[in-house]
Amino acid sequence: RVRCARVLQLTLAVIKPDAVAHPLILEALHQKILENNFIIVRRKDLIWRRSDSERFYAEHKGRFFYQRLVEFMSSGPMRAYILAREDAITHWRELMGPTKVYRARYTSPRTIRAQYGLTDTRNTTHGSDSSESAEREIAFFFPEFSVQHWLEMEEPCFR
Ligand code: RTP
Ligand code: MG
Repeated sequence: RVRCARVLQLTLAVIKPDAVAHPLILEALHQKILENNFIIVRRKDLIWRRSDSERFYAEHKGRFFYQRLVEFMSSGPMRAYILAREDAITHWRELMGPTKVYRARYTSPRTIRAQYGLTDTRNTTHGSDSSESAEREIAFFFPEFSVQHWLEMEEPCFR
């Protein structure tokens, strides 16, 4: 029987089109993931159709930024990661910083969005905000991924 030293949590992290478009920023963000002791469980480069964007952000339909958000997220390549770590969800969101880039620059200048974000919409990264969203979003980006199978075959210490 395996002895487990750590308790891992899964999250979905996305590098948005503004950051993927810049090779140095993409590389810096990849390094940040590694430096923060995340396990990269899966990784995928993809481009959304407009309909994927609309489906993923359906909860924001009607908000003033919905159209530009949908347009932006289907405007070019993205990179999605399934990440595992202790407190993965909170940790990744802390690294990202506040949604609004100009607020991030004042309140938390060392965060990803403060350092690399362009606007409140083109804000470099996404991260699941709860274990329920992580589950939904992992299935959205990685429909072929089975958490159950991963637990049993690759990561018996996950809880
Ligand atoms: P997220 O969902 O990306 O983790 O960020 P969040 O909860 O902090 O932000 P949310 O309000 O859910 O917004 C989702 C995404 O919509 C874009 N947005 N643009 N004022 C604007 O132009 C604006 N507000 C939000 C951002 O790309 C944000 O991440
Ligand atoms: Mg949100």
